[in-house]
Amino acid sequence: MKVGIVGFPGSGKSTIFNALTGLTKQAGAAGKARERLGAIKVPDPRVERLTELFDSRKRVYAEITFIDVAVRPEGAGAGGGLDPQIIQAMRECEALVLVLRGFANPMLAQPPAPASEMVRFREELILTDLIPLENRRERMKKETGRDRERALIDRCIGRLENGRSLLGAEFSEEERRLLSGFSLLSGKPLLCLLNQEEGDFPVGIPEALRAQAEGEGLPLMPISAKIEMDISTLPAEEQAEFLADLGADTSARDRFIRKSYDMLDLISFLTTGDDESRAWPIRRGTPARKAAGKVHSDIERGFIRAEVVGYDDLAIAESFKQARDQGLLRLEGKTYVVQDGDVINFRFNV
Ligand SMILES: Nc1nc2c(ncn2[C@@H]2O[C@H](COP(=O)(O)OP(=O)(O)O)[C@@H](O)[C@H]2O)c(=O)[nH]1
Ligand SMILES: [Mg+2]
Repeated sequence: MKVGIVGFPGSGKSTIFNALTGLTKQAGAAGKARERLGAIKVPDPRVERLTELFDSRKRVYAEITFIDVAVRPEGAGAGGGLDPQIIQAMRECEALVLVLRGFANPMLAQPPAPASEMVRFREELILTDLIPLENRRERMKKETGRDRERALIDRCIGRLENGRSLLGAEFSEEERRLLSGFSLLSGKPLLCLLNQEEGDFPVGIPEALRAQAEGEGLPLMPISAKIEMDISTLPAEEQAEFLADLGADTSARDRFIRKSYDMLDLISFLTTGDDESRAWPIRRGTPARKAAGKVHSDIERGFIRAEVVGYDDLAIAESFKQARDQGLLRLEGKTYVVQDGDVINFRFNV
C-alpha cells in the first residue's frame, strides 16, 4: 500500500515523513523532487496478544509505505503544470496526503495560506487529469464505435472543466476499468493535513479552511510536524506523558494511520500460529478467497474453506480448540466477506 505525502515546498512534508516513519534524513532539504520511501507498521495490539497466546516466533504488522513527494514551486499555479516526475510518483500511489502549511516559515516570504494551497493543489490535479482525457477524445474522433467510452470521457472532462475532481464521482465497474489506464490523480483518496504552529495545536483550524474541506468532501486533520518530530525521538513511556501534557490522547502517528486506513477503506484480518502472528491489510468487502490470495496465491487457487473466529472471541477462548468447543469457530466459504479482526485459518489444496 503506497501513500504519497505531497505539498508545496516548506509545508513540512519531510518533517512529517520523518516523524511518521522514524527516519531522520533530509528534513529541510530544498525542493528535491526525488521521492523517499518509508514504511510504517500499523500498531495493532491484537498482533501482540496473539503472539503471546500462540507463542509465535515472529510478529508481523500491517504496513503502509509512504513516499515524500515535493511539488516544485514553479510547477504549481504558474500555468506550468506539475513536474512529470512528480506526476509519475503520484500516479503510483493509492492515496495522497496533502500537507498544508499553517505555520510561518522563516524561509518563505508568504504568510501561511492553507486554504489557497488546497485550492491550487486540486486545480493542478484537475489540469493534469484533463490532458490524457482530452488526448484520448481527440484520437477517438477518427474512430467509430466505443460509445460508452466516449460518453464516459465526455462526462469526466465535463466534470473536471467545472472545477470538480473525480473524487466522489460514481463509476460502474466497467467505467472504472476503462479509466484505470489513465491513472487519474484527482480521483485518488486525499487526506489534508494542516501543519500547525506548535502554539495553535491541537486547536484552531481556521474556519475558512474547515468550510472549504467540508465543501470538497475532504478529510482534514491538524498536526504539528515539529511536535511530532520531538515526540518520535522520545522513549515510549515519555511519549505518552508528553501527549498527556498536550491534552492529546494518541500521537498524530496513530491518528494518521487510522485516518489513512479509513480513507482507503482498509481493514485487517489476522493469522496466527507457531511461526508468526500477523495482520493483513485488505479492502473492506473482500471475499475470503481473495483475502487468502494476500497470504499466498496457492491458497487462493486451492481455497477450500476458511476457519474463522473473531479476535475478541479467540482472546477469551485462548485457543482454537476451545473456540471450537465453545462454538465460536465458524467455517466459511469463498464468498464470505472478511471482517476486521477475523482470525483466519485457510484450508486449501494444491
Ligand atoms: N515552526 C514550525 N516549523 C516547521 C514545522 N514543520 C516543519 N517546519 C520547518 O519548516 C521547514 C520546512 O520543512 P520541511 O519538512 O523540510 O518541508 P518540505 O519542503 O515540505 O519537505 C523546516 O525548516 C522545518 O523545520 C512546524 O510544525 N512548525
Ligand atoms: Mg522536503
